Amino acid sequence: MFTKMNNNYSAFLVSLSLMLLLKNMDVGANNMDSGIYGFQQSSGICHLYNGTICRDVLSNAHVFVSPNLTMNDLEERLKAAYGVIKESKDMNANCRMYALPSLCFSSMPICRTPERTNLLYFSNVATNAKQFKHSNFTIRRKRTKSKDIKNINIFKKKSTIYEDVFSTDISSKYPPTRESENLKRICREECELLENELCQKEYAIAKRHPVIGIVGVEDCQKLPQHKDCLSLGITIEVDKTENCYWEDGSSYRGVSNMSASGKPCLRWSWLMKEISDFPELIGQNYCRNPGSVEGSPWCFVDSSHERIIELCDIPKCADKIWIAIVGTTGATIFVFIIIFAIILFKRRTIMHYGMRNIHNINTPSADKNIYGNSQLNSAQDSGRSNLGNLSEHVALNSKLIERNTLLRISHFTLQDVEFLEELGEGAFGKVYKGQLQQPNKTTITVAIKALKENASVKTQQDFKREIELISDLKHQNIVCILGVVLNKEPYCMLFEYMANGDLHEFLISNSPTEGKSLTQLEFLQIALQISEGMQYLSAHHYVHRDLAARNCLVNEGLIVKISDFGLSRDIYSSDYYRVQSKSLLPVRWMPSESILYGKFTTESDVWSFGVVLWEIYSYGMQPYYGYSNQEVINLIRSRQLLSAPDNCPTAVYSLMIECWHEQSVKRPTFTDISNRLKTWHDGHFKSSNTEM
Ligand code: 4EK
Repeated sequence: MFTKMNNNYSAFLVSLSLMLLLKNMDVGANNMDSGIYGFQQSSGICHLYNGTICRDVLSNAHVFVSPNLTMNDLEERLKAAYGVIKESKDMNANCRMYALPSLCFSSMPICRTPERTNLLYFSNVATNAKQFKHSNFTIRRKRTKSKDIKNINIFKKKSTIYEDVFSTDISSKYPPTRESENLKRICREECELLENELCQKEYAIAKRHPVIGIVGVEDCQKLPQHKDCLSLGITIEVDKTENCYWEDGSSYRGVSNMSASGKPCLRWSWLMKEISDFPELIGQNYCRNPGSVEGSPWCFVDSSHERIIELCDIPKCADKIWIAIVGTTGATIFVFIIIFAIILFKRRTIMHYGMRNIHNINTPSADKNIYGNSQLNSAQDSGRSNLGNLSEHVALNSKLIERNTLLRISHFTLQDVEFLEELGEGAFGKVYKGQLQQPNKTTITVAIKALKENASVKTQQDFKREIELISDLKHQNIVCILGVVLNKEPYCMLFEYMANGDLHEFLISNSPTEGKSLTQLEFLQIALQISEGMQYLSAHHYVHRDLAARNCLVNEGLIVKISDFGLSRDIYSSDYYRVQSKSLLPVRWMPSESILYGKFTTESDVWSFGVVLWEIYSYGMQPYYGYSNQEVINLIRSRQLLSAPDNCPTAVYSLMIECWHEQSVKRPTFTDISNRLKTWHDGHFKSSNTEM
């Protein structure tokens, strides 16, 4: 009884001094963490969870919070992250159910002995501050600290658990850090099941997502293998007593894990793509028949040099067969009649609509991305496929791409191309200026985008997909692809050469700082051409996703065309926000819905166009210059828009503001924008001609 009261008392005092400390340390928390006091990076304290978002899994628990954060901060971040997850269409239902508990446990692990952690935390504050006092350094911002330290000293005397807590053994085992054994974290096995099997794609997206990433997705491999851990309730559905299978075995949950030839079954997740669609395969290697792709349970096995599918030797549950025979005979006749009717109907339809179907193959589907190499797309755009036809589907798809591309585009060999100077370098390879000898023996200057040699199969496929997409586009304001070299590496795309380089460089080299300037007519000319290019793209259901001055090219006669370099040119690396080390986001050009929900549409391209207008009238300044990418995300989310560039006409700035409408549907269309720019352009053109 006495100890309990004392503990409560300590908890009360801890909370009190905690409040004082938090208040006083707020600004300097990061400094403290990074070591003036010699603190460990992730040192922190335990709070009673009193939020709402994680109520179901954390109510009445003490959770660990780093001192540079408050519970409110964490709660806000979690709300934002959960908002993203709820909205996401990319999330598999089998993964979705674990998303919130996993976010809650990752961002707020549970403290096993909160008082102890807090005492240790404050003892560290006291000891380190004392050591510091004795050293020769002067302490800034520490006035209030001595008061807190006094509090802790008094408290130390009163506490009976003090000696226990501060004994070297325990304090080294239970330091007040995130890595301490004192914290209950997600069970490592379940974390790995989520990351590698149930939520493979979703984890990849989450780690890179600017909102979810910031909450902190658990790194499963760093989790301790502790028995007393936080379970997400992922269960592996197995019935040890099930020793035969019914029907085609798709409901078999027994534990047979050998193929008929006696080979051990391999773990499903090693070989099955989109395993999250089949929760019965998660975390195991038992014979199964997912999606009824075979007639009985089977599994993947190793066979000399490859992995193959083999049926398992499990007996069929006999009695069911009799019922099935009687039942299915009738049903089969019925099904045959239906199939016959469908075939008849389909044949008629094909005869009627055959032309439309052929046309459909070449019609771009909605929301295509102009570039195929986006790191932003990779995780999100993967389609779902059934196991049985997966490899055929991929092969068929790439064959279709190649065949279509072959038909549409001119093919050259490396002998037809002469490489001149390098124009730029990206992750895919390099861009060169070059000479192309055409079939009529005349030569023209071209820009050559060369894929680096020995690129992975995926990169090569992306490269070909990009060719497929670009070769669809024919407009005077879209950079035109003239041909390809695909017979031998380095694979190349050959583009019309744009002599004045990218628009961003062009704006800077024509800016007042270079002793030059552009006229209002020239500004409008540039803007109008980009808008007309975008009007064409949006009419063909292409979404650019990275519209920016750096991705437009300028030719002689102030001809401007839209293109795309890809995401990783060194000179523009600061324009992209690297989220959890993988994906790159041009956040300064993105509206909230793209930042928060990864939603890229023609309307988000309109937002980016507004930013390009701002770049044009600012002579190539970086939008939100002086702010970090994380700060920019906060600015955009709180609708703090870019201010008008110097000398920018009010009408043009109003157009920018319209492009940045919070509700995407209320933004103008590219047709509206082109019409308006054209009117202003023609007005200027007339007046400048009459002046002359
Ligand atoms: C960008 C930005 C196509 C081309 C062309 C034609 C196509 C001149 C240049 C060029 C490139 C770099 C520096 C100076 F939107 C930069 C690079 C490109 C597109 C590349 C990749 C795809 N492309 N560049 N380019 N004419 N000039």
